[in-house]
Amino acid sequence: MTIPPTNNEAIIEKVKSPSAIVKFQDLANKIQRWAKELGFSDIGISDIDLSAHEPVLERWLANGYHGNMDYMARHGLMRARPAELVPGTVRVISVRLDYLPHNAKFSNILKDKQKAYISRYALGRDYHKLMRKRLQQLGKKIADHCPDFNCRPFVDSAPVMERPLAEKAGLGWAGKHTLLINKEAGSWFFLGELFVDIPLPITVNEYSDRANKLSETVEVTASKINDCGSCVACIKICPTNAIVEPYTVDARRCISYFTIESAEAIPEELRPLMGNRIYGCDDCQLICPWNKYAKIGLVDDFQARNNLDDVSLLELFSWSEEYFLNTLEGSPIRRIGFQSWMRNIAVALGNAPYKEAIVTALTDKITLSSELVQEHIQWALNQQNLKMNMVDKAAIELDKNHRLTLRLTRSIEKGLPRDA
Ligand code: B12
Ligand code: SF4
Ligand code: SF4
Repeated sequence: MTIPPTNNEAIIEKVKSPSAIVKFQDLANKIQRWAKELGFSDIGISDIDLSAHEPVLERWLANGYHGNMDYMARHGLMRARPAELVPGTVRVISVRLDYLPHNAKFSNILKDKQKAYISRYALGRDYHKLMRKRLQQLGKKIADHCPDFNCRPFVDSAPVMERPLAEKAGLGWAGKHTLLINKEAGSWFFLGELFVDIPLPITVNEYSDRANKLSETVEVTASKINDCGSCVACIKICPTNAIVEPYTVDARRCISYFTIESAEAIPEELRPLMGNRIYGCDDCQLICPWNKYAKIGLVDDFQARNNLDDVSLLELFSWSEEYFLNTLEGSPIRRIGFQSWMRNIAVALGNAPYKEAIVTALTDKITLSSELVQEHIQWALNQQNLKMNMVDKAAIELDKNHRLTLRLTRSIEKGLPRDA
């Protein structure tokens, strides 16, 4: 069902008769229903004009904010031009899938420095395959009703600008932390798309209206009007100051980047700011007032496996590579590989309060590890040794993240009691 090169004009011809327009409206209603039956939380349809986002993407790349994610730069502006990426595309169907697990224990785990904090999207099954499969099923249903139809699914694929497309499709707005938010559903969701070659009617609502107004301007301006208003909570709470200006994240400073995307050494000045976050980071979403309205995800496969929502750092650090690979079969965490996993846990152990068992575990692993992990273990040992002879108060001072984490956990307990 891959879209072959076609002439867009020929496709547009298909809708010139009024009866065809009615047919596409009817099909769009059916697509809405099928998407819900397949378990998607929401769906919208947009045109493919992302020209207002081209200068934003170019500036982001020119500033080097993508770090060593070379694939982000490789496709150039094709990322903002769906019809160049998949010739024949005239519409994009965007979908949302909620993933917030029951009893997320955000505050409990962030507060306990002996435990490992794993981003709540990654506790269960990898979402990429699951969403792609559902999108393919949606494409199949459309094809059964529309003989000339071609489509291609995308989920978190680098060449696609998923958030600007989802904004245009009316799924929400990109907040100052850059994630998509919906007033009734918060931001704990994944996005996916189906590029299609039929001129379905586009979704019209308050979000798509604003997004399309933005597209009319020559350049996206900082005076975006949305439901963030004057709030800057996410910018202030980010432990590493990665949100360098509203709507712009410097990935190189983002915990999500250096614990998941980058296989290199974690910059030393950022290590103490990681706290116990060993895979991704949720802080900018946790402080966001709109997540009061977040829905619990309905996909059982996204619920925590292997107690990953409440597990000690020492237990995870004791895993062998074989155990890591077997236990995390089907989990997104497996993609980062064992060395990055050990690197991240070593840093979190360095950030934990002094404990003899931590020093022993770090020392035991040092000779068994790669050069890169050894260097992080050595850093962690130095941190533990520094804290060994300190009274508690001075040790807390060394924890540069302490006050910010306390502010965050207090806010979670007050604002998100269900998920605390
Ligand atoms: C690269 C990437 C990252 C990088 C860079 C993040 C970033 N903010 O750009 C890193 C590794 C840091 C990252 C982290 C995370 N990511 Co990520 N990531 C991506 C990816 C692959 C591309 C994003 C991208 O192109 N960035 C470049 C910028 C320029 O483009 P953009 O953000 O899409 O577009 C923005 C601009 O146009 C800007 N903008 C709009 N108006 C204006 C106005 C002005 C004045 C300015 C300056 C900018 C501006 O806002 C747009 C929308 O955000 C997408 C999937 C995809 N293919 O799109 C997932 C994706 C964005 N990530 C996702 C998730 C879940 C995360 C994490 C929450 C994971 C975690 N828990 O650790 C964190 C959140 C960190 C954060 N605050 O962004 C989800 C977001 C879902 C949602 N609700 O929005 C996506 C969509 C994946 C998916 N399929 O679900 N990610
Ligand atoms: S995910 Fe964490 S590090 Fe990244 S921007 Fe959000 S708060 Fe900052
Ligand atoms: S925390 Fe505030 S500024 Fe940040 S995304 Fe949420 S509403 Fe917008």
